[in-house]
Amino acid sequence: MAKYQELADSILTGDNVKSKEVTKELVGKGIDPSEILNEGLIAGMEVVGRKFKANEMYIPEVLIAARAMHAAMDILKPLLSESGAPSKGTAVIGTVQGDLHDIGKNLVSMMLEGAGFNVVDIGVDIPPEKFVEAVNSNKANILGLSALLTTTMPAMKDVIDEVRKDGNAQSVKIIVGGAPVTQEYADSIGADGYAADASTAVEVSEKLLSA
Ligand code: B1M
Repeated sequence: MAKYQELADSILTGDNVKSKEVTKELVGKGIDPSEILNEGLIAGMEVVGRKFKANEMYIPEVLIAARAMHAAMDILKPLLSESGAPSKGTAVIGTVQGDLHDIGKNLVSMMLEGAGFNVVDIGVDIPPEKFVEAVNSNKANILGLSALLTTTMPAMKDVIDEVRKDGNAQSVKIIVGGAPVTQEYADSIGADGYAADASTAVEVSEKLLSA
């Protein structure tokens, strides 16, 4: 449908007025909100993710695309919860204790949300017990940890240890990332997955849940 292409394009170009307008129009026509989400918003975000990965889009443009998606999501969210549209899973995400960097984490949150996950972003400087609490209270399938400082990387291990000790939270799939983090480091602390960037974080999360 041409309108879905228009909606996807509004995400790609970061036009939050258009994304709201087209979403409202489609909702007004009685179209299933999960179809609008999948065929318009997620389709648009998938292109954003691919372009970001290929260095054809940069951080400011991705953040503007995210704003357009959020504007449309504000309209769809209440309808989606009413219609019980299936989500890909719930992801709790946060930046570890001692670390205030959140730009990368926000991009990961946004990409996960764009891919159809229910995302609970618990913020920055989060102590291990808060991660465990959030995993349990949200029945999360994925836990995402972000760290930007070499000095806060060990806090990722503290979270993983705390989660694995908790009888309820221990089976959650944990994915780590952030500029100083590597696959080798992720393996050494017992993470289930590592992603170097936001679109890979979506791919890794989907893979972990389908395994
Ligand atoms: Co800070 N800072 N900073 N800083 N800062 C860095 C990280 C640093 C490399 C700068 C430098 O010295 N060259 C350096 C760290 C050195 C190190 O430890 N190796 C540094 C330092 C030292 C500090 C302070 C200690 C400075 C000081 O006060 N003396 C201080 C620490 C504060 C604290 O956290 N306790 C500090 C403070 C700050 C600001 C507050 C000023 C600001 C943060 C603002 C904010 O986030 N709201 C800031 C910024 C902006 C940076 C730089 C310039 C940019 C970081 C960024 O946002 N990048 C950074 C230098 C740099 O990287 N060029 C620097 C863009 C972002 C999209 O990339 O976060 O890497 P990134 O996220 C990527 C991937 O890493 C990945 O996906 C994202 C998208 O592709 N990713 C994940 C991230 N999280 C993921 C999670 C996943 C998967 C992938 O799964 C869950």
